[in-house]
Amino acid sequence: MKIAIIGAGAMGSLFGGRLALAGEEVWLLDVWEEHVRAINDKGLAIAAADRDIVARPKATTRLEDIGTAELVIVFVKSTATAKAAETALSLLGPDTAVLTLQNGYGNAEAIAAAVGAGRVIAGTTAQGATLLGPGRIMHGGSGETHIGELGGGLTARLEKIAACLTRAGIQTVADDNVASLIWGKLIVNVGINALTGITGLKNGELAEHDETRQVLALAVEEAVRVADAAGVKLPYGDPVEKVLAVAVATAQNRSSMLQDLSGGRMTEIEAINGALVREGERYGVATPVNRVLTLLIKALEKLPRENRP
Ligand code: KPL
Repeated sequence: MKIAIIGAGAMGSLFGGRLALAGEEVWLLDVWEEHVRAINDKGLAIAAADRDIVARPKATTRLEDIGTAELVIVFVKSTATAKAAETALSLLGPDTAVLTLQNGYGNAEAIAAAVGAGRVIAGTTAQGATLLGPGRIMHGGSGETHIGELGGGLTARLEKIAACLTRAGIQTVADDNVASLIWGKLIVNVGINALTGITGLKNGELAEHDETRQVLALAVEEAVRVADAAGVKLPYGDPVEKVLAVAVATAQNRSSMLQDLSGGRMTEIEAINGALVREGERYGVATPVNRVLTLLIKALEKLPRENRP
């Protein structure tokens, strides 16, 4: 399958590398010239717990190098989704599907607004990856990936993409309730990301302190009330226990929001706690804790890098 990946950060590179190793024709598209050059010159080095491997996806900064693809995967930060969706337009053939596995709420809808809802597949991934430098990533952990049609139902193309990812070592399940998947992951990020960004704690440390456990629980409980009001059935039983379990399972991680803050970048707060606040307003559900978390992260984004957590 010819696959174009928009955004060759840690996750985009991981997916691109694994798919290329499985024999797929993969193009990585990114603005970071050094990373693109390193991949084309020396291959993409993937460091994993058991062994290090080198994959050879093609990489480019120039959209026109790629042509049309059978599958486009969007892996940019949610702050850049609208631009990536415009980019995806140039990669579309008659049957191209566009898959988003990004963090946050509203990415699938933003992509659908550009390419049409019928092309969009959305999902979540529990793969872990860290960018080590140009052409080098670390594969941290291999949790499951779930994908579903934006319009619902189990289709042949969904099964085909799930099988393709699974063959590449990215265990993927085709699911028929994409809203449940996205809200399930959103609530995990609502509970962990802003709180780690504000405190500077690693994910696992949130579960170790009574105070952070309490704030996490309050933020998650608000999110569950919004999900209920939106008619979404979550993919797990006790949401607070689930979020704490993810924090413990990823104990050594600095969350993506903490990494963005300490790296001097903008965060995905607007697509996580900020989106939850907006959805709460839509359904008339109060979300004061998530509002405060959003405001605090936005305040931290304004600080110079050296004064951030
Ligand atoms: O998705 C994550 C993130 O950091 O964005 C979690 C699950 C919290 C893992 O760090």
